[in-house]
Amino acid sequence: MNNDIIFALSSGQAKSGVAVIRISGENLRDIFSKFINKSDVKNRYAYFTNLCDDSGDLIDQCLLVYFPAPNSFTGQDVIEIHTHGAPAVIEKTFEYLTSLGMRIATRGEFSKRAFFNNKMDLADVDGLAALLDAQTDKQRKFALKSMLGGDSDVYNLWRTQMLEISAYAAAMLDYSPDDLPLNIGQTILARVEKLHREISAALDSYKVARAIRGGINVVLVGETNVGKSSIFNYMVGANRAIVSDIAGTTRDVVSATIDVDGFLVNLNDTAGLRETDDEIESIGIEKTKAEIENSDIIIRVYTPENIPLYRIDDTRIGPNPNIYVVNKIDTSDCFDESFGINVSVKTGEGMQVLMNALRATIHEMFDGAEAGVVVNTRTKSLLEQAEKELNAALNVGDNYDLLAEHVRGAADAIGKILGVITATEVLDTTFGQLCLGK
Ligand SMILES: Nc1nc2c(ncn2[C@@H]2O[C@H](COP(=O)(O)OP(=O)(O)OP(=O)(O)O)[C@@H](O)[C@H]2O)c(=O)[nH]1
Ligand SMILES: [Mg+2]
Repeated sequence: MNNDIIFALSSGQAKSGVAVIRISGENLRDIFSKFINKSDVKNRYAYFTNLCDDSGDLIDQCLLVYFPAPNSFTGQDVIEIHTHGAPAVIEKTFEYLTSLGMRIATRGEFSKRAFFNNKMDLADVDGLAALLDAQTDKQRKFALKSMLGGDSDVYNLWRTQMLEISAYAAAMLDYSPDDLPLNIGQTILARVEKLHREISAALDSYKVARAIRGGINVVLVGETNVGKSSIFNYMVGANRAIVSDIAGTTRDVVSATIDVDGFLVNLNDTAGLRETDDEIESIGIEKTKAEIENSDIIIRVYTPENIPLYRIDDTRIGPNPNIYVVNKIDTSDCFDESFGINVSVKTGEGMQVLMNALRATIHEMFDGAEAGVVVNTRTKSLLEQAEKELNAALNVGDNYDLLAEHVRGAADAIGKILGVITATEVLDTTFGQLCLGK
């Protein structure tokens, strides 16, 4: 690892009251002493100081804090400079720090140092990345648990168990079967099976984790003119999609994000489905189909005139929850309540029932997700690798040598999640998720 002195803006780029510039390196006490112009330095104490460059030019009035190693974010000596959040002040401070031989940190470099100084493992870094991306309360809670080591505990337990099983199975070869406890084979297999089950369950939670991190994809579909765009605008609370009585108004996917009880929802309005010769509309209809594939929840919109006899689409689209809606009930006094939620965007009737149905579906699908580990694209492939190895271990018959090898392979995959076993590319992708200053 490069051990030169690095710095970065740790607060946001936007103009703000205060900007925090963080410096990390070895032996920063003397530099700090020079900044505050005092020989005596108190640790973790906020000094209110006129920060000047080497020619005595005042940079800004700042708060400065010194965190000596190892009790800092990176585990090295860290200095925090709190300046006013003006771009010119930040620029001038950067210039000054550069003149002192420091350099701007690369993306995720602070966390990388924290990792190498055993301040965080890679599962914690994944959690931190998720936390920095958090837009809703659910995302915040989910990421925080992961960052504070909740996931690391699970991974560590799995890995220890795997190493134990592997060592045990390998040792069996050194004994004659008569010296071993009865049923030892079954005991080992039962333990491998349990781990296999737990890891499969974690992989199942990937969809949930992705939805919480990236947002839940909800798509509005139906024939032309049924009022999809009208419902979309109602839900978003703004006139985002064009509404008109011309069939085929919406041709492209129109998206907006809304917050439903702390869940981030990506709401998508789509082109109405119908047979058409119009080239552009056809492209829009293809996009609608792609959107359905990619969705977590489908809101199917009908009107009293076009309610089909059956909910024919159910089997075709698989397990995705569907919410059936019959819109424009203000135009009819005879409609089928059992088919779907009856609404009228025009009068507002039933719209709250629809919102509540969406809310309930989301809770049903995604509540309790905090119990699992955060599975992201990085951890997913490693968990899959572990699952594959365990599966192989369950199918070796009584070849315990081979079983030991496969379980060991699974332990290695989990080790990579934690960063106990590291490959350069693992580090690069993990820290690459972070922004500058982290
Ligand atoms: N009477 C009545 N008219 C409605 C209602 N909801 C929407 N409309 C009207 O129905 C027409 C079509 O509405 P849109 O929201 O554009 O329908 P759409 O499903 O997005 O249509 P496409 O984009 O063409 O697929 C517009 O003239 C709306 O004003 C309703 O609840 N009652
Ligand atoms: Mg539309």
